[in-house]
Amino acid sequence: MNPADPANPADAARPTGPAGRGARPTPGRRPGRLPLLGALGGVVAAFAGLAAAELAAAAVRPEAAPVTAVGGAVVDLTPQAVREWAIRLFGTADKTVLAIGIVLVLAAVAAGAGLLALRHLPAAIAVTGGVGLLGAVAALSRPESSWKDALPSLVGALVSAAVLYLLVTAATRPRPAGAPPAGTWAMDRRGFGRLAAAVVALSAGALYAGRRLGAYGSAGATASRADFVLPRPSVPAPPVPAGAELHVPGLSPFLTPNRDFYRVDTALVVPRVDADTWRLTVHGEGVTRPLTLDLRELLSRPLVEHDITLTCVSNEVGGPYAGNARWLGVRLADLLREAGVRPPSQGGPADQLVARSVDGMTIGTPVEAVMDGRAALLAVGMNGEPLPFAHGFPVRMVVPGLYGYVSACKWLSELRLTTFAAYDAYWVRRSWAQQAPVKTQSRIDTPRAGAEPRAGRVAVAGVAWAQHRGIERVEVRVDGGPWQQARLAAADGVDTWRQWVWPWEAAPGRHTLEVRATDGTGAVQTGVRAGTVPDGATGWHAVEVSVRAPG
Ligand SMILES: Nc1nc2c(c(=O)[nH]1)N[C@H]1C(S)=C(S)[C@@H](COP(=O)(O)O)O[C@H]1N2
Ligand SMILES: [Mo]
Repeated sequence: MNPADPANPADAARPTGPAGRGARPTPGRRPGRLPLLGALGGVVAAFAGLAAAELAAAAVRPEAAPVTAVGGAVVDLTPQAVREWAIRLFGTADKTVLAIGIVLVLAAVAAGAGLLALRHLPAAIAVTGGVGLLGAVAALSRPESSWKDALPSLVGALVSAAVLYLLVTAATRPRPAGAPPAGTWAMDRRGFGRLAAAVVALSAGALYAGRRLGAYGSAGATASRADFVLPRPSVPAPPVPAGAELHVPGLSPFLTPNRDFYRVDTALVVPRVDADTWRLTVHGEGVTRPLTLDLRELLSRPLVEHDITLTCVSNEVGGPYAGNARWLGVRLADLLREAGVRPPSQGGPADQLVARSVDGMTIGTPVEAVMDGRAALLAVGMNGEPLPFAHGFPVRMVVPGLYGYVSACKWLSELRLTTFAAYDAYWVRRSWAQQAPVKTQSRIDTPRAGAEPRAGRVAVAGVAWAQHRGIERVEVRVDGGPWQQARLAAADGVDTWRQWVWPWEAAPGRHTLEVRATDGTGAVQTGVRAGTVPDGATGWHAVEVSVRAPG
């Protein structure tokens, strides 16, 4: 698509006939700088519109800002293949890349509209209105939206159209009478420049104010997190066994610090939920006592602490989307029982628990898994701290043994009991499996791919996970040779990963290291390579290194 083409004023500006001295200038008929000013005017107008929209969104809600709303819609509509590609290419920066992409497309359209405006201002204003409408529709399509969400985009379009009108008028205005005759006529470039500069300055101010006000809008949430004192667990987790941490340089720490914990979600702005107004509802099939709880009520129940490794189904073999934390929360099974829920094995009608977040994410978990005795939690604490906003404050789900997209709903707001036959959650509608237990995986953390260790003893080390089954053995091999048993760190339980280390007598040259794990049931990790879709990657992690000759 090239919105500039149909009415490219560069073509229009080509002299098509005599424009004799003293002829009245027709806007857009003058060759030279005018198209550039038109495009510039369009971009400046769009910037003003975006800034105004951002300011308006601060008053409505951050999700209603046009770039965020369009970005959210793009994320939801993106075909699986493209999404995979984007995640592979950009990793967790994918959201920033998306926002930049949207802004660039908008700038291109705006430049086109500016060019169009020189020939036909009403058409350009119509384009601006159309873009605004698109933003409004995107905002209205977002989860939990209200009619107000359309306002930022509409305000933005209005401001943008007004600025475009003013700039184009300035750019195409003939020099005032009495001005020195520079050619036959000239646009009032200085007037345009001054106006454009003023608009840019004002818009930058509005953008800044919008961001500040947006932050102010979530001040309640920030304060509620700061004031939130983690309750003491009635069942504390035993201390992590000393031997669980091998202290090998380059090896992932046993507990992942919150700031290093991977983040995977569809939220373009992290929801900042105010703990004081947060509510959780529990309802649906087989619920005989529907519940609505605020945070205080939820936490009046006994709390347990449990170490659980969380992994993402989008993690490639050897990838970074795995983290281990000490979670504090209420046992989900107890809460469900309180609501009258029975698992399918005890005759309950619902086999799927659908968790919904404040940002409209839906995550479906087997009721049976949640109620089979494992530490499925409604977590409020992560490594001794209230959940960080990015990890689901105030309450999220964590279920050992299931990938995050089928178990770990952040910013939880609702639990609904239904069946897998009746309902597909968000990712299931996007070609991922309904059910997805974690597959046994192992990763070499050190040496890294491409490392150049010196010949001699090299510590090969990493982590292996098979949540809720545990890790029984890890083996390493060099250049496809025999598998050699690695030394396992002490187990903290079956729900966490386990560090391992293998002392390698490395000879100079290029070598390939591979790792595989055996889970607590005795099943060996498969070497068959499979991609992440639909239910998690398989294969052995391989790392190539070049061993240098001894010192
Ligand atoms: N509300 C919400 N919860 C969510 C997601 C999401 O996009 N939105 N992503 C899920 C996925 S795919 C994973 S792997 C985990 C990641 O949790 P983390 O970001 O705390 O590591 O959150 C899960 N919970
Ligand atoms: Mo995930």
